[in-house]
Amino acid sequence: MGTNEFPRGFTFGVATAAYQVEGHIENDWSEWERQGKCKDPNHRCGRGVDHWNLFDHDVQLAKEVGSGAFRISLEWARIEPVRGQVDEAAVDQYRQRLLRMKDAGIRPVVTLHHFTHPQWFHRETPWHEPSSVVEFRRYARICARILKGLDALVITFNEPMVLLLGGYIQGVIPPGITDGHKSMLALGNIARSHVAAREEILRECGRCEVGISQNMLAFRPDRWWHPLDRALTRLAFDNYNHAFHRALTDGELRIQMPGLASTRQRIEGGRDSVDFMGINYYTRAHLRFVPKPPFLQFQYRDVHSRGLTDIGWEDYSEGFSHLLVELHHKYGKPIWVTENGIDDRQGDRRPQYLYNHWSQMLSAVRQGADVRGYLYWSLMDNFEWLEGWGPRFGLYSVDFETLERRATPACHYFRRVAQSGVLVEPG
Ligand code: GCO
Repeated sequence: MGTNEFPRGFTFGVATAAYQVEGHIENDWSEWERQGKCKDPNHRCGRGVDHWNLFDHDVQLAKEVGSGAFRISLEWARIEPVRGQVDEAAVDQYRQRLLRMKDAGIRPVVTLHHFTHPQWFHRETPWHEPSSVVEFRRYARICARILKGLDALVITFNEPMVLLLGGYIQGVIPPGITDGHKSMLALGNIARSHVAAREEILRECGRCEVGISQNMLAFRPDRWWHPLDRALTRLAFDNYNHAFHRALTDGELRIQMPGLASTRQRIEGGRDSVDFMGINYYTRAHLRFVPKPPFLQFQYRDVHSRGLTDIGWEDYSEGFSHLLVELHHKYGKPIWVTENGIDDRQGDRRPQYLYNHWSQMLSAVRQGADVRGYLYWSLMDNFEWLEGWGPRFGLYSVDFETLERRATPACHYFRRVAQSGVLVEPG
């Protein structure tokens, strides 16, 4: 393998999530939007980018950029809109779509839970109740029928720490709870739900590989000389980046976030319960101790004067290789980059961004990390949660009026590298 070659069999692909693209979904997020709780209270996801109706076209677009894998998510609210009542037509739709994707030569990467829930979930069996594990197992059993024989890469949960912090500590996303104790119960049940779901999936679909996607940040103390900034940074690495992965490798969930939440729980069946480590990497955060609750200030800084991205994040590819190598050393598992991308309205920064991150990924591979694939976030522009329709992460830009997808300058470059498996500079 030359220094600029990706390992044989390395997969390039793209990522999406149901609620952000499909459209026409009634779930806890659509309710949240109607309650005016997004940054712009008038933002609605509504028809999304109509991926539900344009699925085959979008698979074609993924193919055009050389994708060997395509990450989608299943929308629980479509599959089980009423508790205990399965919408068989939706189940069949998902299965047919994934079969067509596979026929097109693209490996399905399927997320079971990407932030959203049916509206009954938080009212009847919220995550802090043990019954949530029973519900999720039942849902996973239905998903297993969809996935049978597909040899998919399956992600049970996307970014559990983001759901926990946003939904259970800060209360800014559904279910809007601000309770440290409940948050820890919830996280434990999410870990148990992963274990239960993996059992269901592997029973039906022995060749699937099952893991989670963990949002990982390159943390840095805002003031190197300040012992409390440094202590916060260590805590952030340990709790935010690693606690969940660790729970699924050694079977114990240990969180220690002073002033916010802490716990120590055994996760039955959690030991060695992932087949791969999924990482979503975007940026670096600077942490500073402040003498009033929550005692932590979190900031993005443009350290290298590259200009923050449109959403205000630092473009810090250097942190990527460190995190990948660290994942390798800590767990020794295959790694999938399940998201990485830039919101770039003009589309002209994206090729260089890709080159920088791919270089770092190759450097991690040379240091021994067993990285199997890279999925770009996102195939096309979509609904960015609290930020609504502002950010533009897509390899294809979308005209939100006509829904027309247009190739950005990065498409050509992506295809070139994805198809050859050789990293060249853009241009
Ligand atoms: C998340 C998700 C995606 C986002 C993407 C860009 O991290 O919130 O997994 O749904 O859209 O990360 O922010």
